[in-house]
Amino acid sequence: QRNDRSKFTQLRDLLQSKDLSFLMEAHSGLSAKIVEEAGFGGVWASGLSISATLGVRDNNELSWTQVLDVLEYMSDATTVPILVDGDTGYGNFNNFRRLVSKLCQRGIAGVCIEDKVFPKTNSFLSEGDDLADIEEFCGKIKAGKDTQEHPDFSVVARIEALIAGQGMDEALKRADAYADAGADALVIHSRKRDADEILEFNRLWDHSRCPVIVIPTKYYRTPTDQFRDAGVSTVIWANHNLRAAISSMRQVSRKIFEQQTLLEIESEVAPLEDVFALANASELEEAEKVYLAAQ
Ligand code: SPV
Ligand code: MG
Repeated sequence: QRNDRSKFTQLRDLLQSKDLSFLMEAHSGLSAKIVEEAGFGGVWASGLSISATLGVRDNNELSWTQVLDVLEYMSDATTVPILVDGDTGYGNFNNFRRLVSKLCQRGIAGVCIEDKVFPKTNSFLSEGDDLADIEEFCGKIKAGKDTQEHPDFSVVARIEALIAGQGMDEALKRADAYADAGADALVIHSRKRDADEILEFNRLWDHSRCPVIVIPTKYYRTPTDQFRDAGVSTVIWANHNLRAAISSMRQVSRKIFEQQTLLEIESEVAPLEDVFALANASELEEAEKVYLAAQ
């Protein structure tokens, strides 16, 4: 059944709902479609995954308009909302304003920006990234909120204080400031292999002020119920379609290279019919009956 609420409103509702919500990573039109097909109510357009898929590093090597082009394919291919990883907003408040306008115009429901400096490094690669000045980052959030062209567009503020080793007080201070600046949700991020600091943050944070999103890539062993019980709003499964694609493509390429035949692989890969169905080939067949009928 189709959802008549705009994608902006769908994401806003997902972030604000009392139930724990989930966003699944995608990096292309096809992967976004597969995320929706699986049943997810929203897509995480991961900067790491989009970069890796295009063969570049997660260090702002892609321009923001190149990311925007990928997002357009993802959005056209789906009816569920997309929260895009906006890294640091590609510059200062002014660059971020322009990004927010263009995202709204292309129907991207929300953007997440992190409190680091451009060009960013992936949070799991380096402890070296400086944190953004709190006031400057608040100005960026406000500029985004003042610029959004749909009332339900979401600006999500991601706190890197724990990643940078600056401690819980700094993380809470930033959460407080970003909520005051108008953030629609917060991401609290951690590179630890257990969720202790994430759960502590959630114990200390007043969720009625601003919902909290977590990204359990490193602390994947934590049972999901612990996030639910801690009052977390949304979990992002941040890079697992990218990693699935890497494993699968490697395996298939190796096998075909070694065996020089498709005999064994045919039953292991998606059938061609599936490829056509995912691209909605039948719609074109129907349209041809209508529009080519005169010929
Ligand atoms: C991404 O998916 O690009 C993210 C999440 O920003 S993380 O890789 O955990 O930083
Ligand atoms: Mg990222």
